Order: sequence, then structure tokens, then C-alpha cells
Amino acid sequence: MLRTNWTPEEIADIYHSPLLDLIYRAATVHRTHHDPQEVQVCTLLSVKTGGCPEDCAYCPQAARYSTSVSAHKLMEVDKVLASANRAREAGSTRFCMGAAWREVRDNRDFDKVLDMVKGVNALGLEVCCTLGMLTPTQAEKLKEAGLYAYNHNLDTSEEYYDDIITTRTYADRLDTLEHVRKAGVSVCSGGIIGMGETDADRIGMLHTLATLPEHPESVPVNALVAVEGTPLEDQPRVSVWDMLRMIATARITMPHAMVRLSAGRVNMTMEEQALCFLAGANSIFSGEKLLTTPNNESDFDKTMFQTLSIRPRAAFKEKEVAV
Ligand code: SAM
Ligand code: DTB
Ligand code: SF4
Repeated sequence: MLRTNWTPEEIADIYHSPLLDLIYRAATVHRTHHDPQEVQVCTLLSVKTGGCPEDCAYCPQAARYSTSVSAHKLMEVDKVLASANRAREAGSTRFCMGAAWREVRDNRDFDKVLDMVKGVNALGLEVCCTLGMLTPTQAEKLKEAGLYAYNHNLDTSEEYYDDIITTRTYADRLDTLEHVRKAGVSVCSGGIIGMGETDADRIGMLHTLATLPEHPESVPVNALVAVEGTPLEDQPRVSVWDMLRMIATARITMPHAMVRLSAGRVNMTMEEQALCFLAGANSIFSGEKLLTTPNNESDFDKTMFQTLSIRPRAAFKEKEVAV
């Protein structure tokens, strides 16, 4: 049963249950609602990189930190479409375009993004964007252009949010998610672990997501990529056991969602990633880069899929899942 009335205590009980029980339960839920042999392969492209006015402590694209990322203006539409085409040929079924913006402005850049969305949609890919805050009208325009999903992460709990970002509020984030939902665009929202948050913060974030009026269709679980020059540069690497608890708890509380093993995969062995798939993750990002940081080699992913007998999932299957 889909539940949107989880209590924080229930989610905490799940998150803290003995690890092998937790994985077993999550794997059982996963098998009830999804084909465990299927993993969706997605590609990210940073269409506008760096120079962002926000102060997200994890982000190498914030203008105020000095990182190795240099700022670039919005890419040209034809370059983006060529890149989407390559991603499709390499086996991706979802293409996500990211922009280092605080919010979308109604200007020529937004018109260009709408053209990118139209073009990527025409390639038969699930087209996703992550552009910062949106107004209801902007969300509708993206929908009309053919946008399938919008990524807007809560990142952490409401309580810990101010320690990570001061230039916007948790309520701003939730407002954009509501605008996306109302426009009929599929919602992608998750977070990052390894930023110094407590287990209670992780549980709090999952509680907010799992008690939205409708669960997000997609929940990315990112392990912090600690980038030199950001305030979180010295954070120790997240342990696989923590990733597993997050993935499994997301899977159990939001059974229909695609749970995406997102940033941080480059630091994980094949065996560790296999455990994440067992615990209910059913999507990865492929390609040599995420937005600005390195990702797994495509040969690694190919071998992993062969070894684990995993098949790439077709586009637009989400709509069919209604168990
Ligand atoms: N500027 C838009 C925004 O913040 O919504 C879109 C792009 S932003 C880079 C998209 C997401 O990437 C963030 O919400 C965050 O969850 C994730 N992210 C950014 N830097 C990261 C890092 N160093 N490690 C893990 N995830 C990261
Ligand atoms: C998400 O949750 N993770 C992706 C995607 N949504 C946009 C981004 C990860 C970015 C990691 C840092 C970088 O490469 O810049
Ligand atoms: Fe800007 Fe997004 Fe990075 Fe925050 S996460 S600094 S909003 S690009």
C-alpha cells in the first residue's frame, strides 16, 4: 500500500532496523513493484555551469567558493541535442539538463532551455531539467515544451537546511515542488548524505518526501562528492552502510519511486553497488561526468550490468507502473 502518512518514528524504526533485515525488507518491496533486473540509465549534462549566486555548502558551482569549476554561459541548443543523441546511442533513456541558477528568469536563456526540452523530447528520451526555483507559469511552459521530469532536491532535513544553505529556505524548495506537481510534470527530489548531518536529519528528509501529498516519482540518493574549495571539502567519505540504509528506507516508504544511486558512485566498488540494487536502487547516471565531477567509466558499468544480469530500463515505464 502507498502511504503518505508515515510518522517520523516509523521511518526511524525502519532506518535503524538490523541492516540485513532492512535490506531484505526493501528487496521484497522492490520486487513487488519493480523488475529487479531492470536499472534505468540516465545521463546528466550541465548546460549552464558555475557562477551560481547561491551558497550551497556542497556545491562546486557556487560563485563564492574558489573551486576548479569555471563559469560558462548557457550552451547552444544544437550542442545540447548532439550530446543527448550520443547519450541515447550509448543506451540512456533519460537525459537531465542542469543549470547553475538560483531560479529561472523569463528571458532568452529560458526560451533556449524550452527549445532544448523540445529537442530532447523529440529524441524519445525522458527529458528532465534541474534549473533552480520555478514559478507556476514557468513550470507550465516547461510542461508544454515536453518536459517529463523536474529535479529539485530537498538535500537534507528542514532542521539542518540552514547549516548547508542560507540563500533560500526549505519552504522555497517545497513551493517549487508544488508548482512542478501542479503543472503535471513528474517530480524528482531527494538529497545528499555525508554533509555532517545526523541520522535524524536523514530520516527527517525522507519523512518530508514520503509525506508529500504524492510521493516523488524519482528519489535521487547522492553521497557527497567533497570538492576542494567548498566548505564541505574535508568531509569524510560516506560509508556504503549509510547509503544502503538511505536507499532501503526510501524504497520501503516510497515503493513506486525510482530510487537513484546518484553522486558518489565513482567511489563505490561493484560489490557495493550490487548491494544498493538489492536494497532497491534502480537507476544510475552513466557518462564520464555527472555535472562537473567525474563518474564511473562506461566500461565499468557495462561489466557491472553483465555481471549482475541487469537490463537497462526502457523510457517512460514509470507511467505503466501501477501495482
Ligand atoms: N541549481 C539547481 C539547484 O540547486 O536546484 C540545479 C543544479 S544542482 C547542482 C542539483 C543538485 O546536485 C543539488 O540539489 C544537489 O543535491 C546535487 N549536488 C550538487 N553538488 C553536489 C556534490 N558535491 N555532491 C553531491 N551532490 C551534489
Ligand atoms: C541529483 O540528485 N544528482 C545529480 C542530479 N540530481 C542533477 C547531480 C549530482 C551532481 C554532483 C556534483 C557535480 O558533478 O557537480
Ligand atoms: Fe547553485 Fe544549485 Fe549549486 Fe546551489 S546546488 S550553488 S543552487 S548550482
